[in-house]
Amino acid sequence: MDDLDPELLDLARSARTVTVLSGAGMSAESGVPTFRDAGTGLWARWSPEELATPEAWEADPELVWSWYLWRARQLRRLRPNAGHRAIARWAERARVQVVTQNVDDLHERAGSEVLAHLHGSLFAFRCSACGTPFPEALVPGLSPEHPVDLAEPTRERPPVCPACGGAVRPSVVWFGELLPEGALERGADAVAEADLVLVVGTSGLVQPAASLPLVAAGRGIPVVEVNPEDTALTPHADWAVRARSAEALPRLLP
Ligand code: BV8
Ligand code: ZN
Repeated sequence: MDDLDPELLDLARSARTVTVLSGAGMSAESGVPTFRDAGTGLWARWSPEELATPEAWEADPELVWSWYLWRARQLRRLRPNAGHRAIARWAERARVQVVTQNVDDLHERAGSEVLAHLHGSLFAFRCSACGTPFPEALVPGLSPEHPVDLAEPTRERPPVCPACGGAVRPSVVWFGELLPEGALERGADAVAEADLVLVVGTSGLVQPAASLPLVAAGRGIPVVEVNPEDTALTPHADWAVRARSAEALPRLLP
């Protein structure tokens, strides 16, 4: 990784109110497959965009439920990385608002508060019929001590809603579904009030999350992108740090 521009380092050190917009690349170095490569093993036959949809759920709830349960169980065995920890430490020096597209809990487990999970959470569940929340503790095989063979995910039936008998689903946002009430607005407000916006590990392909960095660009708020690759957001960034987040963030952030 190249040396960071001293002007960028000053910007990061002097920022008082920072908004972090994170995507799947933030968790990649913790071992969480991004959407592009989540289709491994049993899932190789499907693209995540096919599975993360209401249509896939209607067609085969067991398949979709098994995929999410496998991902949640995998997360239970993974850890936040140095990038997550650098963002959590930054909050000791500045007001840091984290807005993530990720459905994992790695920011929280590193010590950050998350202002908005734009696409929901792998660890929240509700009835797909009546919407009644379903406690995580009742989801089979999610507790860390549950011996699960992640290499060979199995097909499992979703739990049954005690209130109406409906099938329980993960409270993630599927393609074609609306974001959680108020999440996008909180994200846009956090960007508009920031004196620095850090966009980490997102290809900027999924709307409306990808529109958030543009709220900054429109206000002359500096946008820093941390990503090994160019993305759809690069043209809207003032700085592009072409590096992995777990490598760059500990060097960029105070
Ligand atoms: C909605 C939860 C209103 C589920 C997810 C046509 C044009 C424009 C928009 C649309 C369209 N057709 C449909 C739409 C709307 C659609 C959309 O945007 N589609 C896209 C694909 C075109 N959006 C929606 O449906 C949203 N809802 O719009 O509601 C509405 C209602 C009805 C009808 C129409 C509209 C809901 C979208 C939410 C979908 N759910 N996740 C789950 O997790 O299973 S999105 C999911 O994919 C992830 O959350 C992630 O955000 C996104 C992309 O996944 P990845 O590619 O893995 O991640 P990312 O994009 O972040 O890329 C990884 C990046 O990391 C890369 O750039 C890589 O270089 C970088 N990287 C890799 N390693 C590292 C790294 N960076 C740093 N360090 C590293 N080590
Ligand atoms: Zn129900």
